[in-house]
Amino acid sequence: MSDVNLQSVLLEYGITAARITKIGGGLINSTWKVTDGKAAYILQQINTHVFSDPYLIAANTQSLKEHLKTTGSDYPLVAEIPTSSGKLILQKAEGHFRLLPFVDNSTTISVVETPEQAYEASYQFGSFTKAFSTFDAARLHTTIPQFHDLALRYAQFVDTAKNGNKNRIAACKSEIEAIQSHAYLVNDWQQFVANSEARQRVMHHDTKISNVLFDDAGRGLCVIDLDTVMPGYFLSDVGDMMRTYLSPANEEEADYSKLQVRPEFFEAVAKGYLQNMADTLTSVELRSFAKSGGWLTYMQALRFLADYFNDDRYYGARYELQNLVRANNQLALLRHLLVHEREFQSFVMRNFR
Ligand code: GN1
Ligand code: MG
Repeated sequence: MSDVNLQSVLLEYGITAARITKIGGGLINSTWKVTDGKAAYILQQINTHVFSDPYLIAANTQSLKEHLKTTGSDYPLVAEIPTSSGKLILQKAEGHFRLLPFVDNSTTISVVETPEQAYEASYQFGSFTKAFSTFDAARLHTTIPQFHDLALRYAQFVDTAKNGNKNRIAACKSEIEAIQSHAYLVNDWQQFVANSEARQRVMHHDTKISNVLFDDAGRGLCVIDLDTVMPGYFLSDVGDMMRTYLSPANEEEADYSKLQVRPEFFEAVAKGYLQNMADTLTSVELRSFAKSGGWLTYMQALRFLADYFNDDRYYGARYELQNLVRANNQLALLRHLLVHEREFQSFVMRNFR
């Protein structure tokens, strides 16, 4: 999208003569940093193929903001700024937009390089859910239905492996086999969610490291990218942190030998999260802590491979095999995680039960 259109979007917020820079490695929405001399903002165009009702995103942030106000919490929630006429989500011919404050003196990182960073980020996601421990999560709208439903993701995968791009499917026998050989993870997950001790809370659902703001000293400040904040299970955030913080190489890495699972980074994730959440998690949840990494990594492998069979219509692709590479990357990471699962779970039981 050209700057000209964005200038007219910004005008609705009373912002003129802004400097606009495209940022972010997000796969779904488009994001820009906007500076108008005295203040800085984040402007985002919401992908309405993914968020079919973008107004729900802002409605959720408002409910959360209200809760923080009534409980006197000083949690730094990054909420939408209204247009001059009071709209939190702005609809224009080009699409739907939202404007957010750019948090002063904050930086983001794109790879987790030290256990301290993993600890800080995990502490922030724990602290986010904890800030809403007395808020009824059922009051939140579901911005993407069944977003982290592993059984649904598996069923969608099976469907695309039948009905998707024939050539791509035919060339992926070994990947399909690898997916099938791990299908027991879906049953494991189903057993977990069927347990009455599995609680629904206010969860973030997208805990990649670039969704945490840090200060200059490397301390975590808050979490951002709240479009997937919905009622959910603890495993979504803990599992996605395990998926994205434990390996020195990320989901785009095509040299799978670079994928590793670093135990001291798991320990940092567990400590950071449980510092805030150990008292709230039920014993069934605590006992499934380390399993969450496998569940979320398997889900991401299913989603990437399904999208490859669907001609990349959800995630897009900068090169022909990108979603296949991502799927194989996640399968390789999954194997590493499963090797460490027992050892990781006993770390949790030793230190937090
Ligand atoms: C998407 O767009 P982004 O980077 O915030 C996706 C997540 C995936 C992630 C994988 C709404 O997040 O679920 O884990 O890509 N978000 C949505 O990189 O599908
Ligand atoms: Mg996101």
